[in-house]
Amino acid sequence: MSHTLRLTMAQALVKFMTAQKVELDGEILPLFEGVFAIFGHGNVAGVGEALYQARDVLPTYRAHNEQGMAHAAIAFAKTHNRRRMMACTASAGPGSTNMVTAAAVAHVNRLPVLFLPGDTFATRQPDPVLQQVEVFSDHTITSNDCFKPVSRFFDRITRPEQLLTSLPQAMRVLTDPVECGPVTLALPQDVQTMAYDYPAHLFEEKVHRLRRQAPDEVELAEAIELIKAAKKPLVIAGGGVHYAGALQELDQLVSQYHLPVGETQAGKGALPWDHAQNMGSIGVTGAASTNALAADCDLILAVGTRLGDFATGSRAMYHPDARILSINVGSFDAYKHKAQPLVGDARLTLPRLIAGLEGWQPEGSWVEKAAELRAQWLHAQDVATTDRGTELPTDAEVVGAVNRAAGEQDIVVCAAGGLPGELQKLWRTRYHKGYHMEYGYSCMGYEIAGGLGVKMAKPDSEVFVMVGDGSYLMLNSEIATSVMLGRKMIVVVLDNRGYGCIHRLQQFCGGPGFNNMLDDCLTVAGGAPKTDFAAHAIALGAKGEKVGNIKELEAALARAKASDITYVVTLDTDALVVTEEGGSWWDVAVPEVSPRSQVQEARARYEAYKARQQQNL
Ligand SMILES: Cc1ncc(C[n+]2csc(CCOP(=O)(O)OP(=O)(O)O)c2C)c(N)n1
Ligand SMILES: [Mg+2]
Repeated sequence: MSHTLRLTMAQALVKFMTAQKVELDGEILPLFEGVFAIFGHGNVAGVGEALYQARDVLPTYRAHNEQGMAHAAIAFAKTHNRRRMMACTASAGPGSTNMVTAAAVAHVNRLPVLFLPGDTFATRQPDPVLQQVEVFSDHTITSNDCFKPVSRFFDRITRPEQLLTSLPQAMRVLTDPVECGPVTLALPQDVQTMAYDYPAHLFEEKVHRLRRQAPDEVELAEAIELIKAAKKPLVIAGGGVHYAGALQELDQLVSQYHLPVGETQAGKGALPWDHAQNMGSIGVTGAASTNALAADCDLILAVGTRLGDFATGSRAMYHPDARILSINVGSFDAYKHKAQPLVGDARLTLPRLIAGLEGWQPEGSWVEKAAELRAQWLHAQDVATTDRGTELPTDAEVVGAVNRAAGEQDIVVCAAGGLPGELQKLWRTRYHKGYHMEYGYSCMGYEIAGGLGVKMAKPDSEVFVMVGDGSYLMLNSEIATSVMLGRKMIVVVLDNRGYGCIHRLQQFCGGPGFNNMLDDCLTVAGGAPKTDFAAHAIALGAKGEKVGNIKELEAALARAKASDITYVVTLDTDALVVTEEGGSWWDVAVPEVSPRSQVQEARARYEAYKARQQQNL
């Protein structure tokens, strides 16, 4: 009979986690860096006790908000290109449902996080237990069922021996290049504490290595034929280029064949900004250069991208006759947009294209046009990011100042508001992991918590979190965690007194200023309070200061860089001025009927774009 260990379910789970390793650059490292935990009933006695016993090999980090800690775990995994990850455990009920939004963030962005929510008693003996959502008609449902649509794998461990079949599936999903995403194991609090004689093999060290899918020969031949027929090709580089570690292969392909490249939000950094083939970003918040090429190209070579509406200008931006060839490790993505699929890992597939395209080249005038547009765009970037010395700086000027302050290996973090657009257009990425944007779910409140996770993954890089006043107020508590853990960030708060980007969108759709800027909201006499973000950060244990202009910001950033602890710099910014150059239409539905003439005019403009979009469906 094989050797067994008598452990509780929670102890077995934790022991299993510590046995999971990953090979990174020839080094064997723990796959799970640690566990973020906020305890309560439902996890403190079971999982908590197991984590305590393992604390020397699997650190437990106490956070301040469950959504925030899960954002940090997501950012950690993204910074490690999905090769390393973290788990998050929360108490039964509100602690766990606080993580559901973060699970959605991980799901959209295809990032691995192991969620371990506490669950109600499997025996149901004390029901209804504190914080139990009672579903009248179905006693198998608990609040953790909310994780199901936002998990790539879900299980509820109602008997300790179920770990034997569940854990291998959980690991499959967490480490699979195609299915990668959040895994939720809901853990009833009584089952966490139940013992079982687990076979020792469950705890044997397992080294995970990235599986690489080679392209199919027939699809490859068809792809080469399609590219060879093109005269005006454009490459779109998505997040998959990073996750496949295909940076060199992309560089070689586009350099050898003089292919212009547009980067998506997740793809930015695939090429350094000053690479001759890097035309800038693509799409709704794209560069004028890249978008002009997209409107005129005959082939889009999409590499590792989900082709979301921001990358395609809501399908109204590409030349209607352009073909799309989609190189993707997942067929789900490769089949989108009537694309010709080329399913495979980018690192294996791109070299096959390089070899197969021998003798082919794009039209000379196309290559020249790309170079000209690129030069014009770089000039536009310079203009937008230069300090104009106006009373209220623009987001673009602040982006310029932060970009200049950032060193070779430093990282900018952002997620929602007007900043993602300005950053995608204007940030000049030197380091391939230097641009960390959560734009799959664009979740307000990701920024600061995400910055913490990035810093945990790259302690030697300076992490610049750029955040609007709205996102800051929504979720800032992980500033305290960053101070507690000695994981320093520089947080730049751009205070335009409201939801600036939504206000502008509202106006674009013909709406009046309503419920976005603080001055347009229901308030008591005297208006909304002026938040002192610097004082707030200081109250959380960080350092903070307010500056009045770009020059002062530059000086403050130098002080922030010299600081050992998290440093918040805040300044008032212009809510209305954004970079006009570049960009494209975004499909946001405008009412068909309205008494307001502004809405009627916006609807007429909307219908014109819808007609253009129609050609691409
Ligand atoms: C959790 C969440 N709630 C709501 C939104 C919708 N939303 C996107 S940006 C935004 C306003 C952001 O305000 P702020 O952070 O101040 O940035 P600004 O737009 O002013 O640049 C809102 C409400 C969102 N993306 N995420
Ligand atoms: Mg704002």
